Amino acid sequence: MGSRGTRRPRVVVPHAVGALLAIAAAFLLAACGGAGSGLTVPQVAPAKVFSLSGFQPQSAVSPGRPVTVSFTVQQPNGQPLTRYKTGSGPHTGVHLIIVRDDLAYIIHQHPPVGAGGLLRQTVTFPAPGPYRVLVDVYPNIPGGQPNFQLFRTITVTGAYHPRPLPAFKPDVVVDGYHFAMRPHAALHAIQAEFVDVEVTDQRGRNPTFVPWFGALAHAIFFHEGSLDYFHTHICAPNAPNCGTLAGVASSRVSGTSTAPGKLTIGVLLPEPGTWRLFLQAKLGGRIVTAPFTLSVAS
Ligand SMILES: [Cu+2]
Repeated sequence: MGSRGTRRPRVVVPHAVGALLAIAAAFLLAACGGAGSGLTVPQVAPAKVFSLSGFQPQSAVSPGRPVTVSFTVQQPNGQPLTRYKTGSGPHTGVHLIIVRDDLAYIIHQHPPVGAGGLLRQTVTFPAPGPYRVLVDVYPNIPGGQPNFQLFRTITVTGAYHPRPLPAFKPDVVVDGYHFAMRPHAALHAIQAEFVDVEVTDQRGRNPTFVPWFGALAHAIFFHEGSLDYFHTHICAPNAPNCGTLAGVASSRVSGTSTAPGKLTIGVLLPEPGTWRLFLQAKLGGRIVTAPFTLSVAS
């Protein structure tokens, strides 16, 4: 999931409470006649939130050199999160998704959950610049929230030359695979739309998608500039736990694939603007990422 509204999954003291506290303080001041003695300022405890703990690397890293990204997810009670959703489907564990701020690069990994809830992933950043590190978490807490995201920034040393997003192109060729997006209705924010993409290999054949992390393909969306995030999946017919899951925004809409080479992507974006879609599928034994620029109207 990942609309702006759920970017910070935490319990927030509502403004109304703050206003009440201000009124109470004013009342206390009035009651004390401004004497200034015995006034106790109400203490507001920090909101209890999930957070990243022990995040590494702490400092800038070098491009082109493997580096270990590691952290635990700290629960609101201060304990490390050790229980994550497991099983079939894409809504499990932790997805580590890293994009450079200009959306020129994406890294998508699934670090295994280690002892004490430690997550470790070796990552090679391709080029200098600031990168948004998004930790998409599927905890297994009975009665708790089933999914939320946490964020960090990693800076990669060297001269950063941000690239403007290319205009929409319906045809993208990556690693010898041709991704052809079919004409589709205009995309609108908060409105589900389905977009067909046909994939062919170098010989013009439709390849078979091999399930990867619980889905036939993953559609990862980032909003240009704000880096707001959304994520949907393309599921095989009757794939277990790939479709709608209560409380998981990324499952509100899901796509289908009913024939080799054919993907129907569910697009449901929380706000208008320019989005970069990274369509990822496992083809010929490796993950192939096809980027598209999408314009989303209000
Ligand atoms: Cu996914």
